[in-house]
Amino acid sequence: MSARLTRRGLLGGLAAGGGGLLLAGCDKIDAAPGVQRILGLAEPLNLHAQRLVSDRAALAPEFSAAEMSPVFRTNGTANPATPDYAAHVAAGFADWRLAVDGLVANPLALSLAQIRQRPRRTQITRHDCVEGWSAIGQWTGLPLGMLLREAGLRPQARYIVFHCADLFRDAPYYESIDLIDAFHPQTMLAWGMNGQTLGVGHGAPLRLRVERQLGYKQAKYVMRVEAVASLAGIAGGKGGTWEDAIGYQWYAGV
Ligand SMILES: Nc1nc2c(c(=O)[nH]1)N[C@H]1C(S)=C(S)[C@@H](COP(=O)(O)O)O[C@H]1N2
Ligand SMILES: [Mo]
Repeated sequence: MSARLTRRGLLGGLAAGGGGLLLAGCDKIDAAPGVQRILGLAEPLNLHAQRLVSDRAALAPEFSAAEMSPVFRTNGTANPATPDYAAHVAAGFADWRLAVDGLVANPLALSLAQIRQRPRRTQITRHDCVEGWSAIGQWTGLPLGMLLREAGLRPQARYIVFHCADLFRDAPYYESIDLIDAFHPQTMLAWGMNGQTLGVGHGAPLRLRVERQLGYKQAKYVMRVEAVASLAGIAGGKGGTWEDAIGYQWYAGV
C-alpha cells in the first residue's frame, strides 16, 4: 500500500489528520489475521510519513560565489512608487519600521538598523520563477524563525502572512507560508543581496527568502509580518496575491 501512495495523497491524509491515514491503513488490512500483522504493516507507513515530513525540512541547494548569476533580473513590481514608499526611499528607510503582529505575545516594531543588528545568515541559492527563468544570488538577512521566537507565537498561530508595500489591482501584494517553512533554517527576511544593501528593484528594505518555493512566494517590500490561525479572511482567501488572482498553487515547492 505505501508504495502506491503518492506524495500528494499521503500529505493530504496527513493534512486531514493522522487518524485518516491510520484508518486508511486499517481498512486495507481489516481482513488480515492477527494484531501482529497490523503492527507489522503500520511501521513502514509511519516511516514513510516521517520521511515526507523531514523532506520539508531539507535544505535547498546552496552554491559557491563563482556560480552566482552575473545578472539577477527583477520581476513583478520593481518599485512600489506609492507616496509612502517613495518617502521611505528618500529618507533611506530611517523612520521605517517592520511590524510583527497578529497572534504573537509581543508585537514588535523594528527599525532596519535593529534588524541588521540581529543575527544574520548568508546563503547563495537559486531563484526559480514560474515564468521560466532562474538566477543564483546571495542573500543576507535575519532568519525568520528568530524573529518569530522573539515575538512569541501564540498556540493558535498556523500561518505567517507578509504584507507588502506595492499594490496589485489596488490591493497590497501579500504572501503567506506555514510554520514549517517559517522556521526552516534558510527562510529569512533579507536586507542584503550579492554583498550589497538590498535595492529597490529587489524589494528594499526587506524581502522574504523561502528557498524551497518558487519566485512568487519571495515577497518583496515586506512591511508587516502577521501571524494568523487561518488564511480564509485575508484578501481573496487563497494565501497570496497570485494564488487569489490566477490560481497559482499556495505551496509552490521546488
Ligand atoms: N511585493 C512583491 N513581491 C514579489 C513580486 C511582486 O510583484 N511584488 N513578484 C514576485 C515574483 S513573480 C518573482 S519571480 C520575484 C522576483 O524577485 P526579483 O525582482 O528580486 O527578481 O518576486 C516575487 N515577489
Ligand atoms: Mo515569478
